[in-house]
Amino acid sequence: YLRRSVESIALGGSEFELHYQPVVELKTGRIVSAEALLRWNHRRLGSVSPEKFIAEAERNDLIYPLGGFALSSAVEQLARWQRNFEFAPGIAVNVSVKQFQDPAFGGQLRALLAGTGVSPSLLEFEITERVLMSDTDRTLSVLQLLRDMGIRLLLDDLGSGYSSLQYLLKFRFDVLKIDRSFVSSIGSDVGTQSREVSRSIIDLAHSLNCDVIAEGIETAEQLRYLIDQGCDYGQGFFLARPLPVDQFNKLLIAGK
Ligand code: G
Ligand code: G
Ligand code: MN
Ligand code: NA
Repeated sequence: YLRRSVESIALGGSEFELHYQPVVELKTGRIVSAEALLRWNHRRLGSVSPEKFIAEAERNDLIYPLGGFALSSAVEQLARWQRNFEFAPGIAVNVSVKQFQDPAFGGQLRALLAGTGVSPSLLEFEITERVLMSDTDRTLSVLQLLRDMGIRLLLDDLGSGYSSLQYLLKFRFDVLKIDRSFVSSIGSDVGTQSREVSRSIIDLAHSLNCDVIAEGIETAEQLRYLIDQGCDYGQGFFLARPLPVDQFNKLLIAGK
């Protein structure tokens, strides 16, 4: 199924689309950017979660066309926002390890930005620790190349696994994203400890000169706590779900 659907992207008939989840500046409540999240609307299977197909796409190399689709859709959306809004929000695209190692990646990206006239400063890449674990020297040079192009780099799912601290020191990210497992336990039985952990991550990020996004904010209590601890940005169902672009645009217009 997946292969046929991915191949149909090239033929123009895509069953994939991006949804956009607002990222909110916690001080002001304003939407500053969006995380682009792939959705697969399959004719018969219905709406399939990326959790079900990203791993498979990585295994059989469909991630190249699929990731390429996500990236070009996001950049084309940025071009529309840049034309239509005085303050265009940024877009954060999730990039998987294989895309990162693809020697064609940099060139495709450059062509895409040049072709659309999109400011690289509006584009962000979300990278997981797994990217940093593989072929470190090459990865660090790709990261530096992206940084030199003016793209913002976010470390995703921080604290979800592996030896985070080691990777944090290898490269300075613009933004660290606190994994939603910490945020979601604020207010539960293990809440006291995860509060401490979330606060420590916020302090650590700031001491490394990075901004912090807390993901997975689902309650007013979590939001309050994160604001009080000086967290810069937030994302989560309590603020807004991932939305089709027309609904995202409505929020954007209403927020001005
Ligand atoms: O939005 P949702 O919770 O369904 O996403 C599940 C997972 O799929 C998340 O880890 C997210 O990072 C990943 N994902 C969503 N869109 C993309 C994409 O375009 N590329 C890659 N590599 N991963 C994505
Ligand atoms: O791994 P990554 O951070 O890219 O995953 C993003 C995923 O998190 C998306 O699938 C999105 O739907 C999901 N997500 C976003 N906000 C929330 C939230 O408040 N609660 C939960 N459970 N999932 C969320
Ligand atoms: Mn992400
Ligand atoms: Na994440």
